[in-house]
Amino acid sequence: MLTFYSDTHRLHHGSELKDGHLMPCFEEPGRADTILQRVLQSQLGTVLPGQAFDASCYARVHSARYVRFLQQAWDEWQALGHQHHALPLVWPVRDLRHDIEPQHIDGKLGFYAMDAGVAITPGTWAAVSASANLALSGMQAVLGGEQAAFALCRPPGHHAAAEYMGGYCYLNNAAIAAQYARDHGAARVAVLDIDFHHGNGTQSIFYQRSDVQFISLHGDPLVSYPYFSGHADETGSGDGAGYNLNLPLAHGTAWDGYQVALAHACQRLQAYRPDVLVVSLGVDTFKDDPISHFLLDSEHYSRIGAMLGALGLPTLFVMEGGYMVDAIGSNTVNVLAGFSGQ
Ligand code: SP5
Ligand code: ZN
Repeated sequence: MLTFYSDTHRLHHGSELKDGHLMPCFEEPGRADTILQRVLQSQLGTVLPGQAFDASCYARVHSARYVRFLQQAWDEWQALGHQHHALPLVWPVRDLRHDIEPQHIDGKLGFYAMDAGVAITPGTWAAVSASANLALSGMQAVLGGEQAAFALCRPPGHHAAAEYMGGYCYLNNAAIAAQYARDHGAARVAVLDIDFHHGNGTQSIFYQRSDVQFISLHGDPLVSYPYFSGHADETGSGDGAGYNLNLPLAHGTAWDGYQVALAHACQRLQAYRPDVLVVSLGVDTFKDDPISHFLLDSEHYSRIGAMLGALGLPTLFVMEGGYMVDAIGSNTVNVLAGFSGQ
C-alpha cells in the first residue's frame, strides 16, 4: 500500500481549551511522526510526498469564501498586532444572524468555527492545504489503479463542513478526496468514518446527496463530542434520504459491541456498491485514548482492517484522530496491514 506523507504538518500546532485551561492541542505533530515511523518499520510499502493541487479542488466541497478565510485569517489576525494563536470566542448560535459575514477577524473566527479547538497559527494554512493534498494524491493513486492508499493527513478533517472548521479540522480531507473521485470517473463513493467522534463535517457535506454514502461509528453524541450531530435518526434528506447511516455507541463500548456495528456498516457498504471507498481512519477508539471512551485493543485494529479488506473495494485511508501517541502508530498500521492481509 502506498503512503502519502508531508513534513509540512509540523508548521501547525494549535491551542485548545481543556477543562477551562488554554493548553497545547492533543492534536500535535508527534502524532504524524509516530505513525510515519511505524509505516517505515513495517512492510507496508512505499512512502511518497504527494503533489500540489489547486485550492479549487477544496472549493468543490467548501465554499470559496471559507477557503479564502482560512488562507487569510493569520494575516488579518497578525495585522492587529497579535502574536499568539487566533481563537474564536463568539458564535452565531440559534437566532443570531449568520447571513452576513462579519468584517472583523474576531467575528469571522466565530462565523467560520463550530468550537474553540481550531486555532489559526502562522503555519495553519500551509499545513491544512498540504494535508488535503495528501488525500487528493492518495485518491489519484487509487483512481489510477492502486488497490489502496494511505493519506497520512495532519491536521485531520472530518469535523470540517462546507463553511466551518472545528475539532482540530480545517479542510475536510476525506470529503475533498471523495469529491475528487466523483469528479474523475467514480459514479458512487462511500465514506466510512471509524474515528471515535462523529464525522459531522463529512455528513453535512454529503447529507443531501445519493452519490456519496456516509456511514459513521462513533461515541453517542448525548455524551460525546461533537454533541450536536451523530444521532441515529440523521439518515439524509432530499436525494440523500437513506444514504447517511449513524451508528452511535455507548461509552465503554469494547470489541464485542464494536464489531457488530462494524459488520452492519460493511453490509450497508456492500449493498451500496461504491466504486471507491474512503475510510476516515481515527484510532481514538483505543482503550487508552486520553479524550475518548471506547475500549478497543491493538489487536482489534488488525481485525477492523481485515473486515474492510474483505469488501474488496479500491480504498483510500485518510488519517483522522487518535491521541494516545505511543500507540497510534501501531494501531494505525495494524488497520492497514490487516486490510492488506499481512
Ligand atoms: C479529529 C478529532 O478526533 N477531533 C476531536 C476533537 C475533540 N475535541 C473536544 C474533546 C473534548 C474532550 N474532553 C475530554 C476531557 C477528558 N478528560
Ligand atoms: Zn476523533
